[in-house]
Amino acid sequence: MKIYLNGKLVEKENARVSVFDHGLLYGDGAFEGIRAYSGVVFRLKEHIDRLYETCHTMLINTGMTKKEMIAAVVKTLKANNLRDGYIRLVVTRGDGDLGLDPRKCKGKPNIIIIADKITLYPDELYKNGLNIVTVPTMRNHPEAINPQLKSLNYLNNIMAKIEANNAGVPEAIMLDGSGYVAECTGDNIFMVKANALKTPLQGRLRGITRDAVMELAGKKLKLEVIETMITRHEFYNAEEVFLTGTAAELIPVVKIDGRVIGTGRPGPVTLKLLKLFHEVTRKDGVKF
Ligand code: PXG
Repeated sequence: MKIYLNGKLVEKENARVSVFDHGLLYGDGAFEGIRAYSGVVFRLKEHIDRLYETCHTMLINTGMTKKEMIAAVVKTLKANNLRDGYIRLVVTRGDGDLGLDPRKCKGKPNIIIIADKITLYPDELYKNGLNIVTVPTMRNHPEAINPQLKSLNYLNNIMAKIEANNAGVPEAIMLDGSGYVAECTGDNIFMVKANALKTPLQGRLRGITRDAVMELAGKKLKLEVIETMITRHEFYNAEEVFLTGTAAELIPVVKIDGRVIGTGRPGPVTLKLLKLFHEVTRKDGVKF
């Protein structure tokens, strides 16, 4: 396996960064999880835009244009002969000292691109849907670490994931600081009710899959698409619930906190959207 590391393609064994890297020491950096489908990197430009927005807010200069970053992703896929796969693009603050002051990293970030095969939820969960719970750890306050930042500091989500693991379920619903549903640990959340598709407005990452699904629901299924504050009560009483993310795509949810959602089976809107989503993943992106 070849890894892109600071402009070079190196063997996996040689793809190493310093123990003084501030991504390791402090979670000081940004990342993207991206997917390629049959030689198309799905919405790569949008992923790169989001990465650069995170870096802009974190005052990290990648030293590369967006065009160069896109070319680097494609180069890494080609070097690994991957037409389909999962890409992890990581930008760390770079090598500093043991203090947290980012100035010590001298504006030289480490840029890493890993392209690998994708690991998915088991098929059974797509067929039967997920049973998930709300966990005590709430999503970061926007003025602490804004959930829009896809930073390397994922402890907030990891704590919630641990709580899901402890509860014996595959995912966790996280609330925002006001008690409204925000998102899951690595996925956005949607509900269907009365010909409307609803998804949380605040406290969540603006997922690339989320955007794509909202467009498809509006244009192809003519659903009303609403971004708003949503309570757990509304989710419990939805007709359908599903999660979206680069890795999971769309995955149905059939139980939340012990409450059966709708019929308790993956719903028709979820299944239609999944089919439509599969169609666009092979068209909408950077071809290579
Ligand atoms: N919310 C959060 C907090 C995320 O991290 C999404 C939503 C979905 O966004 P996209 O753009 O992928 O539709 C993410 C995605 C994992 C994992 O192992 C998830 C993500 C990144 C890395 C790993 O579940 N992020």
